This record gives sequence, structure tokens and C-alpha cells, in this order.
Amino acid sequence: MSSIHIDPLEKKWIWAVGTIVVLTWIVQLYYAIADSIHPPSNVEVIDSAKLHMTEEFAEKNLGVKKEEDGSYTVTMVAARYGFYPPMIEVPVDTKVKLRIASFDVLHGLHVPGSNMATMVVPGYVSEVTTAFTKTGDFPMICNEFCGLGHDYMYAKVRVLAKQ
Ligand SMILES: [Cu+2]
Repeated sequence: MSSIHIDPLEKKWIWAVGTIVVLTWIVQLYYAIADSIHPPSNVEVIDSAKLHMTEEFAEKNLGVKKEEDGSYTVTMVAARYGFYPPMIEVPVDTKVKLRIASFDVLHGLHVPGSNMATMVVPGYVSEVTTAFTKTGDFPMICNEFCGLGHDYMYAKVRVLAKQ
């Protein structure tokens, strides 16, 4: 059997690079599982120009609702330049399902310190489920450039202690 000659130094670096690649996979897998980081996968279409005509996203029906099983559903609309309602209150360590639709252009949504992050694409309903593990006030920020007022597009998430 003939074998290809590989310089010992090159061999060392093949191992070094291979080890770094495998370590990166392990770290990514660890955080994906430990912090439940995964891409949002809800596919549900809606006419963004007629949100106010729907039952779910009509202005009077937006906000936080408690479900029969004790979890919470938050319904929001993203529009230039804000999230509506501008503040939501949810309890800590409780399942929270956020459903949000854009009224106009592409927006993003991120609550730093949690795994709540999604794009809000016009024409689709974005859905993210999470449980906040710390009490306090957290910003919900738009992280997709949506126009001149993008910098001022944010809402507040108030996570309350359980009663
Ligand atoms: Cu925005």
C-alpha cells in the first residue's frame, strides 16, 4: 500500500484545525440544547394590509391573555415605528407564546437575555414560545432596519414574580 507523504508539521495543523472544528460543534450543540436556541419555524400567512380586519390582530384584541392551562399568549403588531401594545407584562418561569404580525415592512424582534428572537415578515404570522427566567424590565427591540425611525422602535417586557 502506498501512502501519501504528509509533512509532520502539516499533520499537526490538520489535527489542530480538526479539533477546533469539532469543539465548535460541541459548543454550538451545547448552547442549542441548554438555552433552547433554534430558528423559529411557524409558517402561517396573513394579509398584512388587513390586520385590523382580523379577529386576532384587531387593536382591541392585542396584548396578554392567560390561557386555561396557565400559559400566556401575547398578541402584538409590529409597525413603523413601534410594537403594539408598547408594554407587556408576563410572569416569570411561565410558558409565553408570542404571536406577532407586521403591519407594513420587514421588522425583527429580539429580547436580549432570552431566546425570544424572530423576524417579522409582512404577510406572515411569527410565533415564538419561551419562558422568561429572570424578573425585571427587558427591552424588546427591532433588529431589522425598517426605516428612519428604526432606532426608536422598541417595547418593554416586564417579567413579574409569580403570585
Ligand atoms: Cu422595525
